[in-house]
Amino acid sequence: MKIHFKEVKFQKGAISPKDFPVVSLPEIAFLGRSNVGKSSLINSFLRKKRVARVSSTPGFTKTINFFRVDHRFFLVDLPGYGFAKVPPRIRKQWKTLVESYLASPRPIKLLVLIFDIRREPDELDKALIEYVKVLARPFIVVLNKIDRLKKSKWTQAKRRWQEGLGLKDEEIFLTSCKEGWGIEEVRQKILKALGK
Ligand SMILES: Nc1nc2c(ncn2[C@@H]2O[C@H](COP(=O)(O)OP(=O)(O)OP(=O)(O)O)[C@@H](O)[C@H]2O)c(=O)[nH]1
Ligand SMILES: [Mg+2]
Repeated sequence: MKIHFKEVKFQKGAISPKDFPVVSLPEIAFLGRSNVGKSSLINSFLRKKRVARVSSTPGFTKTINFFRVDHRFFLVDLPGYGFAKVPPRIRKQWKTLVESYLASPRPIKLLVLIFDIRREPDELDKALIEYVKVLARPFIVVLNKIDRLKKSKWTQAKRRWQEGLGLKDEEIFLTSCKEGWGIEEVRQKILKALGK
């Protein structure tokens, strides 16, 4: 389906649940470690370069950022978790904030969990998947930065994540925000979740 977004408005940068905008539209949330490309994927989805701020400094997005797309839905850019250089107090703050969003009764139609394909899945990643499953939120896993890996390694890397996290084949997408690879599949999945 071809779809064109007219207006994308930065609605709110929330530092606590009281800042969350009033529930009015369905939401798609992007979650993952610092620097995996959450903000980049939002821009790729929108086909706009500078909606969500992208930075090479991990831990850049510190608030839950709500972007309203026309009067149709919100894209929600969550702060990266598990970034070691952030002081423990701040890390805990982010965790509490992200969990209060995920566990809230908001209409999250799809949770997009993003990982850097070059990494190995670890305990924190597994715990995240378990948590999302317990919440019974619909989700997909996006393995980003595939341009940083030789094409001959993609299948093997995908299998590693699939087995490591106990996922079904159709739950995993491979992307490069840099090259635009795999973005269309993710876009279609998101639009479908929104009922478009
Ligand atoms: N090579 C490559 N670089 C990417 C890709 N996606 C994002 N990046 C780069 O990775 C860095 C982090 O991207 P962001 O989109 O800011 O990541 P984020 O997950 O929002 O990071 P935080 O807000 O810090 O949690 C930037 O330098 C991006 O240009 C990709 O697919 N390939
Ligand atoms: Mg970001």
